[in-house]
Amino acid sequence: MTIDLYPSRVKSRPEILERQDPVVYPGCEDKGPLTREQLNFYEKNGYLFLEKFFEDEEIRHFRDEMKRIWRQCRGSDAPEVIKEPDSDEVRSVFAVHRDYEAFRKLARHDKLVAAVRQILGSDVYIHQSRINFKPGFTGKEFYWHSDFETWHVEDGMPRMRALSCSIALEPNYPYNGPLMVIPGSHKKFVSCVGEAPEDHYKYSLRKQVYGTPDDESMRRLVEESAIEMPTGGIGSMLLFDCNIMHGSNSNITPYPRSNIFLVFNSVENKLVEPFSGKKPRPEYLAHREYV
Ligand code: 6CS
Ligand code: FE
Repeated sequence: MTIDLYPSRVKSRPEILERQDPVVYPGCEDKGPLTREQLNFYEKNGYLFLEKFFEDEEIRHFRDEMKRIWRQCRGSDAPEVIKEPDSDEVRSVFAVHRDYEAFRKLARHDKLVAAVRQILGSDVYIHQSRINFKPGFTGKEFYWHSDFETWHVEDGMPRMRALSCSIALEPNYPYNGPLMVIPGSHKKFVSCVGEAPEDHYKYSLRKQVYGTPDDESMRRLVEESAIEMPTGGIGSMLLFDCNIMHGSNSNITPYPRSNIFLVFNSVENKLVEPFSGKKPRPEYLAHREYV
């Protein structure tokens, strides 16, 4: 049984624990597009925003594919298609790198993978991929959370050696529900209260309750730091550490905030049994076989 360095949803009171893992791992720092300054910024803040990471031509192709998938998935009851909490609108589609050729290729994009390896310091694989559509008028919020808290407790991810690449397929404006991050919060692990039920993912992906931080812990994190909200046009990319506290507001504007999220995990950090002691989540949420 792997030792649980980040216990959560097991105590009666919330706790803020120290991170016990590096942020930028040694081995590949100088073998990619990120500069030393950018790696230092990422280490300190837990995220890095890159305005024009993809060329217009290539991102337009991904955008067209995203729109096609959205039309195709409307009305679908496939498990990979998650609906908004209070409507039948498509909120997310998971495992897009497995099921759609354009995104299978994107997950292997040379410049992207080189940047990820500079941070994770090893070979990497996709732990999870999804498109969050956040449609105009109906796209609902994603409450504050650490992805790692879920991936550790519910998927059995042992250590903090994973990151997300959020790539804008529609412009991320200040007003259409962009991602908000708390710089530096990746170095604190908020141990949450409240044991999630079996098959928690059937509700949490629509509106997460279990595994979210209490108000007092959130207040402390924000007061020790700030709230940043990186925004940019189509083709911009936000890299963020698996444990940074983040969330996003509802979208009441006409402008969709559709992003694809590719989550890379180090091959040195493969999933073990969920630390919750419950059965693992389905393959399309937490890949145990490489695709
Ligand atoms: O449970 C998960 O894996 C998903 N939940 C959230 C709120 N963010 C990460 C991931 O997409
Ligand atoms: Fe998240």
